[in-house]
Amino acid sequence: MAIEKTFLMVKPDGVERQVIGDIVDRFERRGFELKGAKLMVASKELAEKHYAEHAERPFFGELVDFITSGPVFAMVWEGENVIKLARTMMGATKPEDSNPGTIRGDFATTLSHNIIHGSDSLASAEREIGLWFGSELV
Ligand code: RTP
Ligand code: MG
Repeated sequence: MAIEKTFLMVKPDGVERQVIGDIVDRFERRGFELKGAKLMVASKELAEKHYAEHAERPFFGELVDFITSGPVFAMVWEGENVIKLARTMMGATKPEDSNPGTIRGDFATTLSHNIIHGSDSLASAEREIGLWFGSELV
């Protein structure tokens, strides 16, 4: 299995709840390496590009409004199989499916405010790292 990088982001609800430290700790303890991180408020344009795959969905406007509503903590993590393993550590999108012990299963009860984003494929990871951090970190 190749060494990969992924893009993870603590969403505004996670920053507000002060769980950045807990989330970083989980990925460090698992053995992944933090390659970049920044606290920032995303522009509408960046949020729309980030979630472009959902542009035609009815919840797109709310999603962009939410992700730009306050600071997010954007991160790049590196390690073996990190894209898939980070998604497992995050837990499922739907709150009824996210198991205790996962980030969403421990902290989230709603579909829209679900604490963390993680790239869902190698192509998404490369695209999202480039979008948030620039090509030198991809
Ligand atoms: P994310 O992209 O934020 O990491 O979440 P995900 O891969 O687990 O889920 P995805 O299907 O990409 O959806 C992106 C975010 O949109 C919100 N959502 N709302 N109202 C709805 O039916 C609905 N479906 C999805 C969720 O907050 C999800 O994280
Ligand atoms: Mg997604």
